[in-house]
Amino acid sequence: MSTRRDFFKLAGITGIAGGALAASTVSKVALAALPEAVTQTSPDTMPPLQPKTGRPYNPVVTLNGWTLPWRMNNGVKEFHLVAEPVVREMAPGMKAHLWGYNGQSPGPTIEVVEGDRVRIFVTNRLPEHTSVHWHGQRLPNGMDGVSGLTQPSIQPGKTFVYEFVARRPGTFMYHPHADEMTQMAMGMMGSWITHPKNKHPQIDEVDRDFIFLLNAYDIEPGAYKPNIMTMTDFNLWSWNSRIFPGIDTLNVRKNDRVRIRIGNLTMTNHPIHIHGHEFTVTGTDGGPVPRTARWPEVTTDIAVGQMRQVEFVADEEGDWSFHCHKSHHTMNAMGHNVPSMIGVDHKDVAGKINKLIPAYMTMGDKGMADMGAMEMPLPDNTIPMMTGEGPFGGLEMGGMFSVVKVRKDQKPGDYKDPGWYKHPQGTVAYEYGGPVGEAPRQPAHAHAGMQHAAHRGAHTASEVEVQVRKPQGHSGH
Ligand SMILES: [Cu+2]
Repeated sequence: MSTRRDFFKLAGITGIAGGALAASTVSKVALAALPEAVTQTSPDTMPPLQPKTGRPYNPVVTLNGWTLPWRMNNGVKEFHLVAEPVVREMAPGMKAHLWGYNGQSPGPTIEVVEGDRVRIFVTNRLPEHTSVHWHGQRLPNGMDGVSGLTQPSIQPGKTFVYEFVARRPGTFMYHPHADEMTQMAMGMMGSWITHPKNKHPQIDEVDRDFIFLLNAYDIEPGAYKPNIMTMTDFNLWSWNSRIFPGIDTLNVRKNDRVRIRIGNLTMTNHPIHIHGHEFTVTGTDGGPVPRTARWPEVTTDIAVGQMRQVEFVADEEGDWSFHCHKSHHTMNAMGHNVPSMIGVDHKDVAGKINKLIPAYMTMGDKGMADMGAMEMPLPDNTIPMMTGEGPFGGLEMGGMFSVVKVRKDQKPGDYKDPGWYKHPQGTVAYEYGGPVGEAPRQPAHAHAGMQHAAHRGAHTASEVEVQVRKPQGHSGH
């Protein structure tokens, strides 16, 4: 995973439709008024964009994304967002036809400093109208981007200007407030960070600062376009429109203070969980959390439309899983509903079916792990439900899963993937070769159904085992 290519592919495109035509028909002054739009074609994590103008700050790294450059114009930071159809590689082997900004979904991260006056040109190259809402910002009501309520919608081919002062430091996002269900289901969203202008009593300085958005799609295996009518039953759970093993790892130096900012623009909550460390929630899209109101966690639930920034000191070396704790959110799409087959021996049946359908294979009779390694032919443009290879074998993951890699020799400012962790000898779980005795077991009635437990009294563990194993006359559980 995370082959980091050199991806500075900022192809300049003129902001007004069609370069040559626009240049010959629009005056130089008019063209100069609109900052050049930059686009991004790579789905990789770009290095942080170091500010060259304006107040200094410690830039973020957008996971599998990038930060939008700006132009300074008489003290105003000018950005140019282009809403347009994009092709997003969600993982190697799977491309999605989405809508986004400046060539990708999500759009680029916007980074500014508290007190900056910001002017954002938004050009609409979608087939329908749109608008941009600046989630969490203090701003004049008419800049809030709710089409119909605070502004007319931006029609296809038109460019609108939003302008306001970034008043509050924190973690924010942007997304359309026009035909929202469609446009967010198609991938239209982006992150926004307002850095504090001075040292802030509730905002610590960190060594590594990451940001990504939780998003979800319903794309049938083999299809390219999301089903935009889906309201709850999504099948691809993504971070910045990438799914494991397409999500880059978060690579840090041992003892770094690490901040991860996460926003949720899916239609359900995501309990985001880290291994091997504890974090605290230091901020939300409402601002920094007062220090007295923080407590340690290893999982924080991020509800729909919320942002959370978590912080921890990465003081344990290793490859630490970092993922949504809903287990079906660390899986990729399945083409069909599969019943639980655990305990069902379908070898005989499979043999018979194989005579009719040679490609048929049995799955799930010992659990679902064999799905990870299955060689059943997949349609084009999809990836397995549970996949990814680690140093010890298959990871059997998908969706919202990545790894925080903590290394003592990771250089400051170096975000490159250091490869798999080399565990010191004697620190890896190992196979036991000695005699295995009886393990203590839960008393019988706890297993055997509440209604009979009372008068059945205590059974031995082996009696219960026999009962559980007896064929039940209905499907395996
Ligand atoms: Cu989740």
